[in-house]
Amino acid sequence: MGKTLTEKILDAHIVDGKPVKGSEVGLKIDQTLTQDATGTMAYLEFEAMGIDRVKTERSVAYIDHNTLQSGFENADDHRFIGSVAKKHGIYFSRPGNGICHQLHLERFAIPGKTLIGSDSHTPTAGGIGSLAFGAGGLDVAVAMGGGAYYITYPNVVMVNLTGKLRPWVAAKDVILKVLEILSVKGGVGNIIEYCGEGVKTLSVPERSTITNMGAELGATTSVFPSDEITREFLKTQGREEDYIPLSADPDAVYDKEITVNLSELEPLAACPHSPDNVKPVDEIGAIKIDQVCIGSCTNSSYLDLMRVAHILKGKTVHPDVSLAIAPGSKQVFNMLAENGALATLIASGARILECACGPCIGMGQSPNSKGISLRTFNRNFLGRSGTADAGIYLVSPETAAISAITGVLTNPMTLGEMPEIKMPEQFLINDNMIVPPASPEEAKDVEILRGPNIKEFPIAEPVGDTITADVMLKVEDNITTDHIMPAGAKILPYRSNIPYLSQYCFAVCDTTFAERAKAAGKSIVVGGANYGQGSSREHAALVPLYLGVKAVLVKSFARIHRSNLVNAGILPLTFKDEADYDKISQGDSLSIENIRESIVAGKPLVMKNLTTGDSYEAVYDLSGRAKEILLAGGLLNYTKTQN
Ligand code: MIC
Ligand code: SF4
Repeated sequence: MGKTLTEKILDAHIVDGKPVKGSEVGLKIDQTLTQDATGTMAYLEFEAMGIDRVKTERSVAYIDHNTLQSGFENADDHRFIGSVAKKHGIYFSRPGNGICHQLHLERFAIPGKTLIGSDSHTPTAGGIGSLAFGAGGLDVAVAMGGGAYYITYPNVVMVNLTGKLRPWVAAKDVILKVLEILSVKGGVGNIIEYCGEGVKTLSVPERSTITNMGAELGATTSVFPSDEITREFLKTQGREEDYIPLSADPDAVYDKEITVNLSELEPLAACPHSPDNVKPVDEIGAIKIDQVCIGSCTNSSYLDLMRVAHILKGKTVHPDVSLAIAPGSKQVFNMLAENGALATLIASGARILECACGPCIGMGQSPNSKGISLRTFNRNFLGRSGTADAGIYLVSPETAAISAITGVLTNPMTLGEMPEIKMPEQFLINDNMIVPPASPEEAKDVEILRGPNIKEFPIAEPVGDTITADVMLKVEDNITTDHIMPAGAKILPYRSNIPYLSQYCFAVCDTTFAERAKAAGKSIVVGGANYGQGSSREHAALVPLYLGVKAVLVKSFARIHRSNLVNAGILPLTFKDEADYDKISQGDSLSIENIRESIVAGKPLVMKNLTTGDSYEAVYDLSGRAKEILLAGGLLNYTKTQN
């Protein structure tokens, strides 16, 4: 029987376990990436492992999230990451060089290689045929040390692309359509593989817009074949030697197939507050808008911004609209500057931002009160923009640009004939902002530069035999990591300071949580389905660990967050009977006994509700290794026992 592309890459990298769907496999990781908001912690963890030099083929540390530098904290963290990178064999992308995923695609991602990154949008590299996963910082640290990365051997879903996009319909509309079909939970446990005739009509950056937002499906990752278009892209990036052809066997068998006819798509938008709340732009109608933001790792490529420049040429941004544009990388920015497109953007009144995540993670450009903001980004979770009552719509760059001129949500298909904007024959290659690591000899003398913002991180303890604690918080379905550990300009600079961050834990849901949890010393959190969706930030587990959260009991988990809980030594439990969710109230006292014995024996845990007298069964879908990690007190403690 033939293999899917996913299976080919996975099977070539398995170093532990068997390729059996649903069972855990350990993968050899060829490349890693970090960004600064998760990187400081990842490198502190790497240091704690006591390994001198990374064992990967390529590890890169990017600075792109925390670039506001409204105090010393960010600059200190950048300096710390730069010095760790130099000492331990990691390439360092300096602030100003661009967004990690855009840069990795341009300069480092390779078809057929495995990549893990401490950022949930690492699957962006799937657009070039790399099998790329978002992971917690500690998992990345372990992979840098040569350890395997563990995933559940996935189901593979084929998205069969037929036809060709009509003018003004974009790659963003393709992934919004897939989100509409599958929902933010639909990708859990799956790798999404794109196939079909339509693939050939999409450039590598367009493919990457699609794999980028596979994160919003909850998918383990998403991947495109590597074909002549991939070769061409690598060639224009001066890396043709990295090309290998890769595709599924013709008789490959998929677990599920969906077809998206590109020719039938129209401009779409994800309405507040979820990326799967998708409607056609025409159906939403000409709502008045206050802001437009173009950029992010989803839509800030050369092609995206050239199309935007074309739409804005000779026009002025509507008087009631603020338009912000952040190019994805220095390469893109520089090319726009050289070919005059930057002048067009400036002339239209666009507010040009540095090449960084910026407004996508609430680092500036928060909309006005009750503001309506169109963004080319990937997430529109409640509060993420920094304005609690703002309404964020996720759209393509084309829809964003035309709407910025009209002042209302506008279908770009009304623009008439679309000019052909071609990929450049040669991208402008200048890696002067990527600092190579020191040689092993020189590395001995490199001093690690630590600022006062770096505080100790909490170390888990082995899971105890009994937990008796109150339900400190009960939350509903689809709670994101932005609810658990918000980001944004006020909080993000403190990612290496867990005690400070802890004040904001769950603040989006309940501002009293942090204080109550800390005072109680131990607690349990109860949640609904798809708990922990969104980012890879391990802070959404480390901060609860610091606040004494011992177990999280939910209907179901998002993949990366569940691993982060295990890595932090917090019990990730699911209701055996989902109906029990309704029988528990915030404030109830729960008791779980014989925990260690039950975990070893693989038996459900019995939870007694001391307040109501009810009992529930909790299960845990944990591999043997995950159980050992919990029993050892988290991944760091476990890794030490393995060396
Ligand atoms: C995000 O888009 O939510 C982030 C910020 O990039 C996160 C990482 C983080 O929280 O630092 C992600 O996607 O993993
Ligand atoms: Fe940065 Fe936004 Fe991409 Fe996250 S989603 S990496 S914050 S641009």
